[in-house]
Amino acid sequence: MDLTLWQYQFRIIMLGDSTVGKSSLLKRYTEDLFLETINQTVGVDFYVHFLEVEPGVRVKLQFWDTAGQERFRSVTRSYYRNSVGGLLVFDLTNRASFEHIRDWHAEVCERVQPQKVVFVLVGHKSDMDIDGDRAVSQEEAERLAGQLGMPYTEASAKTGHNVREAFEMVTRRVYQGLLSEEVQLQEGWDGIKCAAPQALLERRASMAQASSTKKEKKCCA
Ligand SMILES: Nc1nc2c(ncn2[C@@H]2O[C@H](COP(=O)(O)OP(=O)(O)OP(=O)(O)O)[C@@H](O)[C@H]2O)c(=O)[nH]1
Ligand SMILES: [Mg+2]
Repeated sequence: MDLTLWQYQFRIIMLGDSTVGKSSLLKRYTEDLFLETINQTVGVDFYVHFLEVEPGVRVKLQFWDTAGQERFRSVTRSYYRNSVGGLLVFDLTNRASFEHIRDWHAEVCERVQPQKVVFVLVGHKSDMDIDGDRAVSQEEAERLAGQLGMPYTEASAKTGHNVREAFEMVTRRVYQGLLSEEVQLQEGWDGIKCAAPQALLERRASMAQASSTKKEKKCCA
């Protein structure tokens, strides 16, 4: 099979304060590497990864790895609108990075209206929990995620813990949104590209059929 073939392309943006580990998460996911010393991101970097979301359905994930530093904000802001998914990342040992999550979220939502970005909240550097360095409890982070309407997960680029799961979580949420029509393809918008629109229509129709059959069965039971 040609590995560059894909049915969908999703653009996913990485957001959060500087040093929370956004680039490290991407490096672990796309290259299975971790670097103790890594350059701060300047502006925006790009990563690509392929994922099969269901048998025979390959998604090309295009990641925008933004710089957390304030001085790059005018550059990174220009990437919000063409993103369909996002990882909001904070460092579990850095309280301020958690407190800034609401600001990151608000800033993106404001700029992409009426479009929506599908998010996952990531409490990062979970490997440091064993040293008692945690500054944000799991309950508190889950509460925030619930308020913002997104799932929460804890991960570590250093150990690899939950890294694949976090990226798959956001990808599957986007894919489900696409099938349920909560996420719409739009002319001139690059958040999602679909190589075979007819296949998407057929998949949506079969989902609608399956759910109405389910409802009918419930009514008759
Ligand atoms: N202990 C631990 N350290 C990590 C982890 N991930 C990243 N780091 C370290 O955290 C520092 C910052 O990581 P980066 O990936 O550059 O952070 P960033 O969010 O991309 O930062 P900006 O590019 O400035 O926005 C580096 O020294 C990494 O080695 C992790 O899972 N555990
Ligand atoms: Mg970076």
